[in-house]
Amino acid sequence: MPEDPDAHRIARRLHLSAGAWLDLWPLLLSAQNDEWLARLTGELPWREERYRMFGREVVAPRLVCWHGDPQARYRYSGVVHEPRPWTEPLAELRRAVESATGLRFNSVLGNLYRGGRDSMGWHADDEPEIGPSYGDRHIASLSFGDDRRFVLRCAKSREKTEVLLGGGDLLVMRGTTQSEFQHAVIKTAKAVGKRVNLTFRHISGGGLTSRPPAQGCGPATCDGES
Ligand SMILES: O=C(O)CCC(=O)C(=O)O
Repeated sequence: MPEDPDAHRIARRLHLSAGAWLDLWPLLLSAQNDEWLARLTGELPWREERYRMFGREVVAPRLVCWHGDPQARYRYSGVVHEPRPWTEPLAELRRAVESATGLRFNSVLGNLYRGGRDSMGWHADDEPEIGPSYGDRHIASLSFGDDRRFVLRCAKSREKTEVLLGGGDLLVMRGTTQSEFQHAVIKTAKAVGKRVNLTFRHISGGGLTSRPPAQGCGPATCDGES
């Protein structure tokens, strides 16, 4: 993919609160949506994820895979995930995301939603490996396949903000989004096809440092194209 020197300019910024915001590059790779969906669904080692909740084993309603640099070990849902090596398609997509955003990532979590019944429950990616809770934790989310509603809610006020993520769209959660908000991909009764979402992350060995007082979340405001 040719390097565009202006690529990391921000296409659209949505302010969630004083310290939390989303950067969006709608349609970044939409021209290759079908090819990427076929390649990623066919080539990645998708697996079921099981975890314990209230003493019972639960199967997550989607398939997952975790890839990255060897040191990018990630603990979530009570389990330490050892990364599989980068595959060629994932490495190519990481280059595209890094070139668009100007940010660096050493790992990626893949989620495969097989249809509208597959979903992601309310959570925040607030593990200490992703950075201090009050700093700029950045997580880039690249989607292929059918559109799905990506919903965020303020942890304090429960006010919701929604973004429709389509094939080829890139969204980056920035600032304190992970400490002030939760996010989810809600189940739908509509006939929707497959969707692959890749969340590129930077995992470090750092631990949680003390949190400043939590800020309130006002209504989301949006900057136009820049
Ligand atoms: O599928 C999505 O858009 C969201 C994925 C997500 O929330 C996550 O990987 O933590």
